[in-house]
Amino acid sequence: MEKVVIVMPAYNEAQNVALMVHELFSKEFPKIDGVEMHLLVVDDFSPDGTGDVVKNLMKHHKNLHILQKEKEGLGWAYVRGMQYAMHKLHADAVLEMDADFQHPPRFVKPMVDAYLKGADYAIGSRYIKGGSVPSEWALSRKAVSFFGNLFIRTVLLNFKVHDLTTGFRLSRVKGVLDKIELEKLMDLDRFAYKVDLLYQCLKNSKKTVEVPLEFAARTKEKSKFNWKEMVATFTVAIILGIKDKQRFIKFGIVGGTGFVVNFLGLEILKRFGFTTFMATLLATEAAIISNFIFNNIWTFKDKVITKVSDIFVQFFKFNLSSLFAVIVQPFIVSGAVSIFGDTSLVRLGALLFALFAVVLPYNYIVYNVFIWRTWKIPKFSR
Ligand SMILES: Nc1nc2c(ncn2[C@@H]2O[C@H](COP(=O)(O)OP(=O)(O)O)[C@@H](O)[C@H]2O)c(=O)[nH]1
Ligand SMILES: [Mg+2]
Repeated sequence: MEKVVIVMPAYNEAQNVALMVHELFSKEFPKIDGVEMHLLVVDDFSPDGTGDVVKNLMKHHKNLHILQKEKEGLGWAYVRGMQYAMHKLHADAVLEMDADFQHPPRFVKPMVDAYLKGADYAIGSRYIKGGSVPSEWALSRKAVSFFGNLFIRTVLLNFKVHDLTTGFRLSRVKGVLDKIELEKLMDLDRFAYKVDLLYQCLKNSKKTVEVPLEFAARTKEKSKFNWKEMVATFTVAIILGIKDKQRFIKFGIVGGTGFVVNFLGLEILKRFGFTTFMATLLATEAAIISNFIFNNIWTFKDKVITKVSDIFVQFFKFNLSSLFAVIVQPFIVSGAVSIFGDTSLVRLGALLFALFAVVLPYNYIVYNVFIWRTWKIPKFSR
């Protein structure tokens, strides 16, 4: 049977934890069929005796576990708990949940249901239909939460997920959590690590779903979230956003240098007496070669191809995908020259026109329709 482990950090939550164990084991877990539910409490030797409370309850619940360690901050509590759940308890999925009832226990079942229906990553979301933030929250608190989320969504260019800072999330171990170097997440001593963890999980997950969460107000004293935490969280989001776009930015720069090679090559070959058609053809190929080299050693340096036979195969494929440019550019440039005259300016204009009006739109359509299939061609039925 599948095993789902709830990882629940608790610091000075003796009362809450006792209630939580009761609610989960007597009310919520029995409602969930087809999975073995476990609860792992991560306690940093809380002075209020949270650990002892859990240890006592463990006598009655064989699926209740405790991990005790020194205090290092919220992120580390989750990371150590997740590692324990994966390696010691052999979890198939891990659910992150707080002990203070801000994640009401009744939302555990819908999260597990989403997983049973095939989700790799289920996100308890406050900003979708059916989800909410506490009505007790002051307007300013609501605004900070809402706009903070919007800011992070914008920076990460992720508008599919509506709640990027929620702490209630279920992730499949195989292929999602076990692919992440948890100890290297940013800002593990504070709240901000949550954004990095979410970002990594989203990357690994093939099927992500949002499940409505009615986020509750904290029962006891005030939350530890403050301006410092918020700035740290935004910083993590910005770093991730830039990293994410790095490859795209590099790809653009390489494309620019390719154009320079293309134009200079054309001009040099012309001066050696080549026809405009031949000069454009050879210069285009030179640009393709330089683009291939720079993309290989810079844009995709994490995947750099070094094996000679692989280089040939990939170079051939790269040429094939640029074949259209190789064919079309010489025609456009030599055509323009015969109409407007054989000057450098005409050749530059023709090359720019070929690139921006023909080659790039063509590549864009081909990539979207045929290679990555983001556009669906409508089928007409009779
Ligand atoms: N083990 C452990 N648990 C912690 C630590 N900090 C917070 N927690 C627990 O993590 C959960 C979330 O903490 P909370 O202060 O409510 O954070 P907030 O809801 O994001 O403001 C609660 O169950 C806390 O008891 C920590 O340093 N160690
Ligand atoms: Mg809380």
